[in-house]
Amino acid sequence: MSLDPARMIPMANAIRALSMDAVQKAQSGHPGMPMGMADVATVLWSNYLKYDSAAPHWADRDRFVLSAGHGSMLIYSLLHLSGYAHPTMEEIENFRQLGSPTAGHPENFLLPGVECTTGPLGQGLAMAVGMAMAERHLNAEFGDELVDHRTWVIAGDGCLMEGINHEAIGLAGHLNLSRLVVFWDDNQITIDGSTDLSTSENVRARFEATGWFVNACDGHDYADIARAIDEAMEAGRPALIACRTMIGRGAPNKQGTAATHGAPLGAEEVAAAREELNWQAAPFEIPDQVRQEWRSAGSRGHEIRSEWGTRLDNSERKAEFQRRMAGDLPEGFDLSEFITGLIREPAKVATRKASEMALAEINANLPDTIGGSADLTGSNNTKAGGIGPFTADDYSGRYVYYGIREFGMSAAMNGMALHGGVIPYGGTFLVFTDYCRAAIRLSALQQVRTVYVMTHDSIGLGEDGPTHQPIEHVQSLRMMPNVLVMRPADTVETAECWEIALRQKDRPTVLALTRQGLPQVRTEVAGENCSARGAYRVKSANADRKVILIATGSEVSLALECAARLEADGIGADVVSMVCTQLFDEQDDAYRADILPDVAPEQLLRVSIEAGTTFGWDRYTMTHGLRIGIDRFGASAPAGDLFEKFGLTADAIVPQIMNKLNG
Ligand SMILES: Cc1ncc(C[n+]2csc(CCOP(=O)(O)OP(=O)(O)O)c2C)c(N)n1
Ligand SMILES: [Mg+2]
Repeated sequence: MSLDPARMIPMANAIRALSMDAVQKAQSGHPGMPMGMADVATVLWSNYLKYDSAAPHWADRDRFVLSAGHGSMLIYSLLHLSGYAHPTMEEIENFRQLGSPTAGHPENFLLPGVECTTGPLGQGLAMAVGMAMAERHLNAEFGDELVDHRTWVIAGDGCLMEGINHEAIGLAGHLNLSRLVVFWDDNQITIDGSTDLSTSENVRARFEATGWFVNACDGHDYADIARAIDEAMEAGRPALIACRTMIGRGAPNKQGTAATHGAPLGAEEVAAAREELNWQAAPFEIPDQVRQEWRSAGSRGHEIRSEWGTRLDNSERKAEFQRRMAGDLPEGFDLSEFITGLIREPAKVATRKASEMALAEINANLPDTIGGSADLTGSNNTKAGGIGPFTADDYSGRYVYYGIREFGMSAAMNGMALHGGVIPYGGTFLVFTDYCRAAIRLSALQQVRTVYVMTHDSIGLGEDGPTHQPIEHVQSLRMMPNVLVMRPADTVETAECWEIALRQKDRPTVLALTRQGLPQVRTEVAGENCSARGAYRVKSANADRKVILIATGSEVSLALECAARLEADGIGADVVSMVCTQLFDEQDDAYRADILPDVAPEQLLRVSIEAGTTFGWDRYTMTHGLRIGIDRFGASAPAGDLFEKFGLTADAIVPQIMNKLNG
């Protein structure tokens, strides 16, 4: 351990200089936070953090999360100085410019060493909780010799004001994630000015109340920072260190004020800061001695990593560990036999139940899954396959009782997926995807495999009424890039969707599942996963084809009923199950044109049926098509009465189709 100020001050000032110069050059960005936390970060990265800058993907590295993502120049400086291949100095000079990995906020998919995308305040901390959970779980599975690392977080006032941090710290305290350490950049400043303007909360007492160890230090005193870290590491509980810092430290006229938060300091103040810090190097130049100190900090972990590598080589579990960390499914993992069995034994069950049936098969054969629910286990049917609870006393469990923390659950799932080695899934009611939405968006942006098991997917849930009945949810989730939104129609499609979801290494899936029982629509063995096409023909027209009914989930069987009536009148009708619009859109032109031929509407009427908003369905029905759905809030009543009231019956739909055909 070396905390000699003669060594540490220039190391920290290198971060300050890079941060103010990059922001100045870009004429955009946030110098205050990196300059304020430079000392804490230098102590952590030079003496505590377990990493090897030559091996950013080393499985047993400590995870570092910059939850206060606006301070992105802090992590870019740390990565560059400690010797990661990226960002290069040129990339730092191109801070916030097109094509440079030094994006405005840190993006996990642009830079190794950025463990997660941060910027939406609070979510970094909540993802770190998930990372710490995955670490403990894999430790329980593979032992200290392969998995033994910590998760460190830098969070700002903003991260600790956001509601999600309440969910996250509650979960971390309850699960006693003692290898999680959060540094709070306690600088008493946010964008609007002093924190006095908006808060009088006792943050430390709040963390203590959830079972955390709480500590404080002078964030500019190396020895004091180290003392606080030592105590936190010994605490046996998740730890918060309140670091009293001065935002923009080193900028003599602006430090301590909100003026340094999110704007370039200006040429004059940058020059004054150089003077104040006694930093003579030109912009984007690092003195050799300082660079060397940083390089040796960045290679501190080299030997530890090679010892770890030897242990891995000698481990009987090497192949399994590597498979899990690579995110590959076990060789031969395949649900096709299970699916064939479902086809052979038709069952009328809710798709939430069908999901439970699939999970029983999956969890028994895929040790990677960690399931859970935000206190709706019995409704989401998420606990299956004999998996036991994940608790503070037994981290080997594979089922998380997240409590009523939908957003915290979703963010924790992201953290677990980003950590690697596990495939998280979690449930709540579909209507509460609104509570999860900001985390689902980060699943998609960060390209992670998380599976959202969202049940009670329409008015079909019945009596709980409009607060619980999704209307716009499925469609609004479909708008989000890089998410598979799937609404399966029966046991077969549900199992197919699960198989597809598990095979997505770089995108999340939302499964929209029913509360109510559904008849089986798939009764013939297809020899392939039909749902993987996104949409496919469940039934082809018998009579001369005049209509294509495009339905999803619970409305596929309704579409079949409508088709039967049309056929009885000599009107041929295809029924297409649109399981997943995203996957359908990815099919080639020929396949899409086969399912939805480009023919004039007079010749071939397209009708969409979905128990939700009709908004956007013209994408598939075309303007002249017919869109059956619900464009208002639902009501509280038994499901059957609601389907009738909202016109989602063959009696109501078939005449509308006839009108269109005759009109
Ligand atoms: C969810 C969310 N809301 C708002 C913002 C915009 N924002 C970025 S930083 C910030 C202030 C944060 O204050 P603090 O964490 O104390 O950062 P400091 O000013 O100390 O660097 C705000 C409101 C954001 N990034 N994320
Ligand atoms: Mg602040």
